[in-house]
Amino acid sequence: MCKKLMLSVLVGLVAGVIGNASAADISWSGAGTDKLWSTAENWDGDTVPGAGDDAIIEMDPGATIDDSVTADADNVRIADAAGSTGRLVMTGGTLTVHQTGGGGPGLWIANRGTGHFDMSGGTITAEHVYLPRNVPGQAYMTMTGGTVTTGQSLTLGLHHGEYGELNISGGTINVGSMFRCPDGGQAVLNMTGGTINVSGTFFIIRRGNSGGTTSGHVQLDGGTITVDDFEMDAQNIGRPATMDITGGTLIINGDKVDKIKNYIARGWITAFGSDGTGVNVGLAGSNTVVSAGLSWNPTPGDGATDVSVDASLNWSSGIHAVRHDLYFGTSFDDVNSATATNDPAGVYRGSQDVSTYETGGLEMNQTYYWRVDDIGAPPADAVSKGSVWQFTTEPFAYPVARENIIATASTSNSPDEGPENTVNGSGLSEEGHSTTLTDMWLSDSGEPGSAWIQYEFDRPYKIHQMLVWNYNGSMILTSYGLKEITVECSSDAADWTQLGNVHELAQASGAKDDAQYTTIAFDGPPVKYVKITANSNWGGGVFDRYGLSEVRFLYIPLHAREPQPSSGAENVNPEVTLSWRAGRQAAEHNLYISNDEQKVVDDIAPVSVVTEARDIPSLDLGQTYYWKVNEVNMAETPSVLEGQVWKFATSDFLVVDDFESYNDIPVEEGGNPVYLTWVDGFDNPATNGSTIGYVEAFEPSMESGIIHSGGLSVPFMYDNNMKFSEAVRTFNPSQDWTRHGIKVLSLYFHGEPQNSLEQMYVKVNGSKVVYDGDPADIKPTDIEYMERGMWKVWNIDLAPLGVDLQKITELAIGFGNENNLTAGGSGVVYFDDIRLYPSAPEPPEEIWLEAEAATTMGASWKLYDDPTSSGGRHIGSEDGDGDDNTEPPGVEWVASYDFTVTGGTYKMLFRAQQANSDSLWVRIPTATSQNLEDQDLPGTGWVRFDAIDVPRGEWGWDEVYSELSHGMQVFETMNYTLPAGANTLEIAKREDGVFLDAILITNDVD
Ligand SMILES: [Ca+2]
Ligand SMILES: [Ca+2]
Ligand SMILES: [Ca+2]
Repeated sequence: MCKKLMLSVLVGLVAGVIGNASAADISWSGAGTDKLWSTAENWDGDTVPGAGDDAIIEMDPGATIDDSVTADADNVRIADAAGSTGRLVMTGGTLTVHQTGGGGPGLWIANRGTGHFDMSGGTITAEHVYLPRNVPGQAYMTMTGGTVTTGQSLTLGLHHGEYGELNISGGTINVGSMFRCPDGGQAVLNMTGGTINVSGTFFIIRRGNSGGTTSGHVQLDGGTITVDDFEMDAQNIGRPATMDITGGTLIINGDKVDKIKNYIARGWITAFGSDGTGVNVGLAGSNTVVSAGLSWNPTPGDGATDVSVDASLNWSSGIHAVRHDLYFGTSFDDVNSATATNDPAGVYRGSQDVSTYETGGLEMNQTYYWRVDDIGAPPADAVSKGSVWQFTTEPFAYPVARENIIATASTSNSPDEGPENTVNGSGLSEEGHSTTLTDMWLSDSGEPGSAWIQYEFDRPYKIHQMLVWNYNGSMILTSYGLKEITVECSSDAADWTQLGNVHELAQASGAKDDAQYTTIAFDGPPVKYVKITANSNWGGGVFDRYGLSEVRFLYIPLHAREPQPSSGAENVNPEVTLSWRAGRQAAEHNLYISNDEQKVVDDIAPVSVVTEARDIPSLDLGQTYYWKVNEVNMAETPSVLEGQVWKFATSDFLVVDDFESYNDIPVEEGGNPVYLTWVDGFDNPATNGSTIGYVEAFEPSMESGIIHSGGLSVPFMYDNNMKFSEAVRTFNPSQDWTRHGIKVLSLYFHGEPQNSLEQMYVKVNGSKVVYDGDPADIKPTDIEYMERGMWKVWNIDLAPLGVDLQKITELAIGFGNENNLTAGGSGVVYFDDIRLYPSAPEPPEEIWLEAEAATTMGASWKLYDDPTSSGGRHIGSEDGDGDDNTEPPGVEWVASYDFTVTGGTYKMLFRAQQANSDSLWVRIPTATSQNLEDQDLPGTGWVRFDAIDVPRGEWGWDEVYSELSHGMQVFETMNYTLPAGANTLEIAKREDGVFLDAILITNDVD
């Protein structure tokens, strides 16, 4: 069991009601020698409930109904009182709940308390079953067998504030009119087997509620749900109604295919926790059948383009498939209609038990269709037909991107008729080129025999073809079009090689959208420059101007491309595998990588020669790396094709623990409680006074308010009265703390003013190092705490520890001295972001401002003297003024602050207090960018910092966030990019009742 879930079981004192024997509330006492429902001594008054009595069970363990029992009640109320816990177990026998009609009678698997019902056999008849019946009940039913039949309903989560959960792996539930999951509360149905039949409607959220907490989820992993109708978010109010399917079947009476497809399109029904593509929906006879289990997740993706001709086909296997029939071809109809035994087009590629298929090479520029049918287990070998997927392979040659071409010319007729008009796509559409003169290049006059236009690429390309749209001025103006040309190529714009002899370009028609162009084939090595020189035009010597409409260059991708990580990527884990899309027919790849760009440019950085288009280099933290891949292709001249230089930056640190992964989900449900990773003094309370994580029942164990980064930190409670306090994390397998240049271990910690001073220490593989900073750093004074008592960092050089840093097996954090126990004190220190750095990180930049020390302050701000304020003063107003509109704030409410930074990304924290309903406008007009904008004041820089996250009437720090961004409420921390030097912050009061004491601006935004 989970040690931290110390649930206080409050057994309510239930007043025994001595009443009418024909209609009493009879409570379970459990006083009998067994736990059977039929044992009189187990009930108050030693009376087994009869058909007219309400049976109340507020004990766990509670009552059991087995084969020997025939149980009756008017209603059954498990966990009737708020705070109570009750359990009913049924392994056989019968339970008849007699009351029918209105008012919600029936079997209540929890009323206001926490109720459990475990059913493995037997038969229940009831008008209604509620999980639970009333707020704030929580109900849990586990069903592995037996039958439940309701005259009307079964409901999980009836009201806002209730939670119902049904886990069914066997047995049968028959529902008379409606199955609600939930009605207005929260509900989860997990189904791995068994049967649910609903004569009526199965709702995943029937009503929703004004509180906005309604949610419903059905996880269908097995079994069969058969219903008359099926509704999600029935009132369409946007509450999260979801269903995920990995197995099992939902059968709906009639043709509801379009309705289900609509739910899938909205993302409400998914398969395999991914998306709707794995959901199978179709008609089977007169029923709609919804299931998952078909093969899905194709690679190449459905509709993909530019797919490598070397691609293999891969997919995620359907859950029931033991083999797959694969169909693959170039015709949709052939692939869609073929079967294993009727395959006129020869697209059937056999039956196989793996989820991959080697195509053996594909044609270029070809659209392929494929289909995977799932074959179930023998003996049935049922065939489930898959849908047809498609993709298109790469073209033989690609156009050189417009932005990578610079055009120059001998002259231009006017600035609007420059050479750039031949490579910028101007005037060119699918239909052809326009006749607009400013969509074309035209030379100045007087250049017979010498007009030229030249193109420079960003790097050498192996040009396959040049496509030329000639000058298309209307009518007679086509005479300006080039006729005979020479084409020259160069890699350096100094040595030129003429391409063939003289080429002739077709004359344009002068008609709008002239589609004709001339194709000129290239050969030879990659080139960086192409120059076209006009020998003549179509004017026959009458016109002395020369022009073109558009030029396209198509190249063969011999070079490496599509680097991973992408060029410019930051925060790349140094354990990264570099990969790229290989140059066409490259046999080998020479990889250069260095943190010295010039060495990579000059081909003198370390080189590794690989045959696969991937490599795992040895990298350090906190470095910018430059790399390139020179492709080796012996069929080409030259045989080595120089790649582009790409770059990426590795992350500054590796994370040992950021405390983001812990939760309070039970371990058996896949949870990750912090105390299993960080072992505290729970097992040795006499000597080890540490407690990791809060231990309040029903409360989170992790700290979510005081955090250094992310959303969580861990509270470390120490109690050193004749004890020490230590928490230990072990690493199995061991960690190598020498990799990637690691030299320093860093911990971020945050103390509290009421802490007792105790020596903080860390042990690495048992080697102890004590905190060498100010001991009072774990006990900030109140004034420090309010002003600067934020997170502190402790950097520990690893080398002096004298341990085998390549085999780190244990990290401990502690307070006190285990070798000298004294009557020490107690306290709490929060920890976050335990990291490994190559060198001690620079302390973050912090600019502290007193709110009352504004550079300028509008007349409406009030000034307060207050000993609880930093500096003894704050600004704001209690109530009755301010302006809660959506307009920019008036100058009377603007306070401005001048400050200086080194530049970069910054966030802000305010020390503030809600005096009443609070809200501030915030902006930094000098920021060059900010991550969010307010939907009401876009482009102004102002954002709404609303609902300051500090209990009303108390001071606290809160990060400045934007409440209204992108048209919806988000609470995301504002990040500003600030230039180095002077900046200005503006704060304006928007709404009544807010105090502002102090401001922190910091680049500690991790
Ligand atoms: Ca053009
Ligand atoms: Ca964290
Ligand atoms: Ca102040």
